[in-house]
Amino acid sequence: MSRIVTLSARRVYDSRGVATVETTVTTESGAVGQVAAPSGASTGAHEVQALPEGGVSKALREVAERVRPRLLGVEVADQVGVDARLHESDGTPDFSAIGGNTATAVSLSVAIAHASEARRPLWQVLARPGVRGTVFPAIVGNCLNGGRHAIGGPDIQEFHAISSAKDPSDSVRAALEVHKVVGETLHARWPTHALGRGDEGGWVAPVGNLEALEILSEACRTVRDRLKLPVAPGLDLAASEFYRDGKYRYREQALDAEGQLDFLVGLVDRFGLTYLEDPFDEEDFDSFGKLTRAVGTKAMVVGDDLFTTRLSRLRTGVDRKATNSILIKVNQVGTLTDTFETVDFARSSGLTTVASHRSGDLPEGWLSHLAVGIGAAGLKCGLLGGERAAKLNELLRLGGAHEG
Ligand code: 2PG
Ligand code: MG
Repeated sequence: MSRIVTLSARRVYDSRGVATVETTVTTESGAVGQVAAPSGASTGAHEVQALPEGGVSKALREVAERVRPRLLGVEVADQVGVDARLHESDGTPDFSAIGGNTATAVSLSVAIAHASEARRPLWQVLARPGVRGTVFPAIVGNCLNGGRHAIGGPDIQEFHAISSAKDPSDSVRAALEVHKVVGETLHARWPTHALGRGDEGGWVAPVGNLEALEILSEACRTVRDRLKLPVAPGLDLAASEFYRDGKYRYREQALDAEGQLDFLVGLVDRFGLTYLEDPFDEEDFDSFGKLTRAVGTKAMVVGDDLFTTRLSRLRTGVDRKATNSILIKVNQVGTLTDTFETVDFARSSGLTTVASHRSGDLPEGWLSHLAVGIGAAGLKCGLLGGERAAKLNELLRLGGAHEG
């Protein structure tokens, strides 16, 4: 293996047109790794700080002044050492000095350079013990947007097709078909309205929460019958975003935690939901636990803002049996090493993992390698838009999709 000889950083723009940090790492034998950090809109309170005070300009200066001197000369295969140096360059508990997105870009750039140097696919470099890369994640595919990702849509942030065929090419095909059928239904219902798409490529329409769910679950049923593939509805409620003064404030109703629990258990039964992400406020571990017990094996109950990929939050969640699954976003913690500590603890505690994009993302495919490498049950990467298609198509390559 060889050493890191250059590290450079620049300002680029994500799918929302927001500036972010891209870094490039090269090794003495000429291998290159390059990644730009994605960024969220509905961020969890316990995520590391995405950028330092002073934004991208300051982050770029920090790379030059604090990070580069510590990384040049380090073995590219020494991910743990690289990530420890990122923490050392920063010196704060939440990456507020250099920015969690800066750390994410560097950490992943090094992993990609390592894979290139070793002439191995990235997923193998990222693989956790026992993962063979033969089991592929279900697609958690965003069909309809609301909340912070869509102006004028429902309060619930994301309405997903959970597409869980064995072969990833079937999963991708079925999820895309659900997106299409949802669009056809919306067009038929509002023939004169201009329909749009939200930040993650899902449809945006002037629908209420239940109406959106009806359209989605009907589309899943149609596609199941048409393609004979397993696809079911799921939600990311991002509930902290509409939780105020002890109530979940939907446009149709306001519910306390008990009411929210009953409401959600009813939705699982009525619509056959198999995926519920952030169904309660990010501090309410107890209500998460009640829902997880109530739905049993019928649905994945996934903590995103609840855990923010942090080991300490996950430990609390496991102690309190809060969920049966955890969303994994590298830039919530800033490095691959931090991410793996959380993933390993989740796996050893019997939780499934879902590797996730951010609402502001880039046309890069590393997330699909991460999903396969950690043996994730799900890949949440959206369906439409170049930055989402890049991840689906990379998964197809990993799945060995070929015709002729
Ligand atoms: C989420 C994500 C991605 P954001 O809540 O799960 O869908 O959104 O990146 O805005 O946090
Ligand atoms: Mg979420």
